[in-house]
Amino acid sequence: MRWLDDGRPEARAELDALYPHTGNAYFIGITGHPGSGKSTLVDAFIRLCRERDLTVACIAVDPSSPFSGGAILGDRVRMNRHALDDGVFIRSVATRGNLGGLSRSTPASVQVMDAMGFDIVLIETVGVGQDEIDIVRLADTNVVVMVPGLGDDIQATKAGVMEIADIFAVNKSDLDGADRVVREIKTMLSMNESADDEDAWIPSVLKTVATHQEGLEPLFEAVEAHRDWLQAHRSDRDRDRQRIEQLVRLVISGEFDARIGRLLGTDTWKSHLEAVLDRTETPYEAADALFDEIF
Ligand SMILES: Nc1nc2c(ncn2[C@@H]2O[C@H](COP(=O)(O)OP(=O)(O)OP(=O)(O)O)[C@@H](O)[C@H]2O)c(=O)[nH]1
Ligand SMILES: [Mg+2]
Repeated sequence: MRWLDDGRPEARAELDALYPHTGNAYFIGITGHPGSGKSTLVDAFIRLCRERDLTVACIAVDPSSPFSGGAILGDRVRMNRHALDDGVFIRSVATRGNLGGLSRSTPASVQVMDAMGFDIVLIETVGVGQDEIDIVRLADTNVVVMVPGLGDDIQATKAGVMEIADIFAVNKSDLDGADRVVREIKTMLSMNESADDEDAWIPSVLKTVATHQEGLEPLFEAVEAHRDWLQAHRSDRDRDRQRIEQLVRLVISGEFDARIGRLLGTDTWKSHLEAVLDRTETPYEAADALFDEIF
């Protein structure tokens, strides 16, 4: 996984070798504003899974934003709590503002976790960028963490994040305003409801207090309910196909970005740039030529 994060080419052979062993884990995405309590919730969720003898791996893609200084330290402390438990594997990756780079290795890292044989793979992200939303699309069930007291909470949440939610967890429900957030989410959901599709999954909305392990059983049950709904409405192969499609797209775009990266600053790159500057080439002609160069 370190090789993957560092973009080392050796990782590729390892990934190819372990790929046949993937396809067994259940993927759960945990997305929400910085500081909404995702890691605390993940920790509480892991404890619940362990009580049920389920093994869990977790990858936290941490933006290390100014909002959440010390988050990594907090994650380390939580990591230590599970350190002696072979049934738990936690990886916290700081992006240091370079979200693109690390979220690119995440799809590969979760494959490693899947191949390691964990029952559940949790993916924690703040869901700020399209990259992250693309990643949580790999998940079977997506939990979006909301909190009271953000003002226009719902309006402020990126539309893409709201759309991926299978379950809304209103965390920090010990604080004022949790019921209002629940009401707002339910109102929003009722407006979205497609009346003609009785079989559609209606996202669950529940309250949690992650720091006190409150609301975790209902959260676990909601995940199970969504899993059951998926199983009733889509074959295993169809679900796998959907994930694989997303995975292959991510692999292609990652590879594409890497190749563009290697092209930047080369003489070919510079000469086309100069030609566009001189207006002897259009940006599209330069792109065509560079595209050929990339492949
Ligand atoms: N009052 C209250 N505080 C909570 C609750 N859950 C988490 N917190 C606190 O919120 C702060 C942030 O928690 P984290 O779990 O690190 O939040 P996060 O969403 O993982 O943060 P980032 O990864 O930095 O985006 C910590 O101080 C937690 O103790 C809760 O249910 N109630
Ligand atoms: Mg966190």
